Amino acid sequence: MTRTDTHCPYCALQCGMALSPTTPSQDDVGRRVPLEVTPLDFPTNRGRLCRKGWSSAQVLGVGDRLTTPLLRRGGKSGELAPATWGEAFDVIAEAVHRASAGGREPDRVGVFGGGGLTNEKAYMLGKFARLGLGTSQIDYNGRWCMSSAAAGAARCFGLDRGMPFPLADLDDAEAILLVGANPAETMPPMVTHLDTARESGGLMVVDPRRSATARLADEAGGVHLQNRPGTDAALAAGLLHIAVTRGWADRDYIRDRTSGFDDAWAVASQWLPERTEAVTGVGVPALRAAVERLATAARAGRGAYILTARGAEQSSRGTDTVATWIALALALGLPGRKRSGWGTITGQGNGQGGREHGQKCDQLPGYRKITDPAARAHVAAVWGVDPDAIPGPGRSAFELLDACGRDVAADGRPGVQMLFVHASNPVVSAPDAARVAERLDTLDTLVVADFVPSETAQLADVVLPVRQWAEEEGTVTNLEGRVLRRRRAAEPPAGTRDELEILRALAERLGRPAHWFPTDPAEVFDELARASAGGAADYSAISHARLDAGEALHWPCGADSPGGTPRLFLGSFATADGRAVFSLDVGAPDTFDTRVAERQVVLTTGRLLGHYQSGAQTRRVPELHRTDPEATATMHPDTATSFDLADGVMVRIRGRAGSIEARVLLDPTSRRDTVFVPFHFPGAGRANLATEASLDPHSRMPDFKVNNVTMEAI
Ligand SMILES: Nc1nc2c(c(=O)[nH]1)N[C@H]1C(S)=C(S)[C@@H](COP(=O)(O)OP(=O)(O)OC[C@H]3O[C@@H](n4cnc5c(=O)[nH]c(N)nc54)[C@H](O)[C@@H]3O)O[C@H]1N2
Ligand SMILES: Nc1nc2c(c(=O)[nH]1)N[C@H]1C(S)=C(S)[C@@H](COP(=O)(O)OP(=O)(O)OC[C@H]3O[C@@H](n4cnc5c(=O)[nH]c(N)nc54)[C@H](O)[C@@H]3O)O[C@H]1N2
Ligand code: SF4
Ligand SMILES: [Mo]
Repeated sequence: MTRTDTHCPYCALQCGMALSPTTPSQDDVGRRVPLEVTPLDFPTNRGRLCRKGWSSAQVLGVGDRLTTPLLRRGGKSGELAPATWGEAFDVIAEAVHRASAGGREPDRVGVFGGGGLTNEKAYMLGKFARLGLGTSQIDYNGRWCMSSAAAGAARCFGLDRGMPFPLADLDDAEAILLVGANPAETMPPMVTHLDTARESGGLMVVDPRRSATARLADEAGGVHLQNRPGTDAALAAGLLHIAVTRGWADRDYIRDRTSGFDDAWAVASQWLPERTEAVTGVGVPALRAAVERLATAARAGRGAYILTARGAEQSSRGTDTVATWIALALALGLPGRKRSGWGTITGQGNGQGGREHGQKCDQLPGYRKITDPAARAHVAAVWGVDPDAIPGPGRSAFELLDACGRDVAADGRPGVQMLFVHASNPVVSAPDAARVAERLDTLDTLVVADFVPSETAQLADVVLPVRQWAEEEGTVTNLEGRVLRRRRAAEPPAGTRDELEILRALAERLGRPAHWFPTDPAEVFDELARASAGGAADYSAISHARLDAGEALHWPCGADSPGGTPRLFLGSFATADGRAVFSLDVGAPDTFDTRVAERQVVLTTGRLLGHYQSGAQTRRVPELHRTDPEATATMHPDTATSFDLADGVMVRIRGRAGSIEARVLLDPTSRRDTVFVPFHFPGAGRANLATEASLDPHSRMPDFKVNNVTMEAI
């Protein structure tokens, strides 16, 4: 094979890269030869990659790569042992039969997907659940990622596409406010798009930590709003108050393009700067400076943007918090115009496409609602089935996992006895991880498809070895809503199978027609495109062929918009009346009063540059593992002293859900009330042993970013 142009397997920036075979040396005889990675000059990364991207090809040949199905023999206490594909499929088909009582209780079988799956695989996984298994019980890890931002955007704009404009629109913006986003570590090549803002002193960051991104802003004369974790909605309301009272609100825009301002103002008018400072911990001068920079740049047409990410979104009030930041953007007249806007920075490689094609429990392809009779009729027609054959809505991610192994779940409906996991490692990444692991352990049958023995695969009864990004064809949709081609650059190892083939083989064993489950990615894409036609996320004019011809296509791209839509909402918003909606809810006082009890601090969690998510992939890359080998707890030296801790000692961090063991790392820029633990590590170092599964009522997002904890030396 020669050079293949594709994209990085990891995050939603989807940096362009070329993969080329390396010449095997004498030492490589009999070994899999890694591919050489070269960055491409793609619009999101402009010839740059981060450490994860550079080392991504190493994961193709890791020593413990799965190359044969595994079956747990001898009951739950038995060992995982190699099996043939035929044996594995037989065991699965029997287990489906058993768990679903011969098909009479299909909701006893669940499916858990991931935002790392290609569009084609995400679509087929949804179809496999609904038609192959006949279950309503499917959800995915994006529930813990983009769901609050998605619900907030849908509420305010009538549509969720992470960035409603191309990333390169940020290039000449003089004011950019990043809320709970740390792209300097989570998407390093993105930082080049922030240069103008940074150089004009207009890069602003809301983050309880002095993150790498906050430092970038600070050092260039920008603003770091170092708020208490969990006070983002109050902060946004306070900024809106300043915008209005200082005369910086865009009255014409509010009148012509929005609704609900008066009700929003009734709330925001309570958020005087001094009160905002008292609740958020951010001084009034910084609050004023932030609004002034945004308003000044917006008025002068010099580019003003507000971007939120997980820091503000991952809480049980995430949806309302996102809506409140959108309200600020609306008051300043930013969304739906050239050179300004609000966006959310989507996280996973296919975090955007993964939330559109039907792996969400309430959703059908094309971002359609599963409860909408017209949506069901459209998709049923494409699938060639009766609309009644499509089950109704299921449970959200955590609720699905919590229903595992239970006869009756917390919601009073039958529990789940068998679960398929494709592209997620919830034993590490789920909130209240110990409880989730316990639930998975009580299943009749856990099936995990992965290419490495992740912590979740290690609990499985059946492990299916699948192929990796550089071994498959397909598409993903990046953080800008642009659809990209993933291309095969290497032969997959013998013994592995493509997931589309696995789904078809399983469906056949379950007695479903094989033609429901095509395995050619281009053909699957065409079906997905038809299923999406007329939906919110319309892909119907996109094809592999158009993408291969080099076209830049952002959805919606259908009959009315065959050239795609790089910028949304320029004429009107996607709401019924075309107006954006002000929705501002800071919550009852006890939700933003984050005073913690005596001898407590706030645990917040997030990411390090060198590891990806649950770490299943990056912990296997020696150079990344060496830099960050274990869980750390970053805190202020005074905080350490007051808990009798010192740099480098092991600390036990105890929350209501459970406790984490991590190594203390002192950082004098930390807030004294906050400790930060990355969630990339397994075992006792799992951050999620102490995060609670209190869920947002709208998005079902758990509290990953704010948990009150105590600490003690081990
Ligand atoms: N290196 C690396 N890059 C990644 C990933 C990875 O695992 N590793 N994952 C990808 C994925 S799926 C995602 S979703 C993105 C996430 O990208 P980001 O959202 O940038 O990442 P996080 O580290 O989760 O959170 C961002 C910041 O929020 C801050 N924060 C914590 N609590 C609060 C709070 O209450 N309010 C505010 N305003 N900020 C708070 C944290 O200190 C952190 O610096 O990254 C993507 N890129
Ligand atoms: N405390 C805390 N917890 C968090 C977060 C946080 O900020 N704090 N962030 C949350 C967020 S934003 C996210 S996105 C989740 C992510 O958490 P996870 O869902 O656990 O994400 P990954 O570690 O990417 O897991 C992907 C797994 O699937 C495998 N895999 C990759 N590609 C494929 C594929 O194509 N097919 C199959 N079958 N397997 C594949 C990988 O090897 C890996 O084992 O974590 C959430 N959990
Ligand atoms: S920023 Fe994201 S897409 Fe780019 S190289 Fe790093 S992990 Fe890959
Ligand atoms: Mo994510």
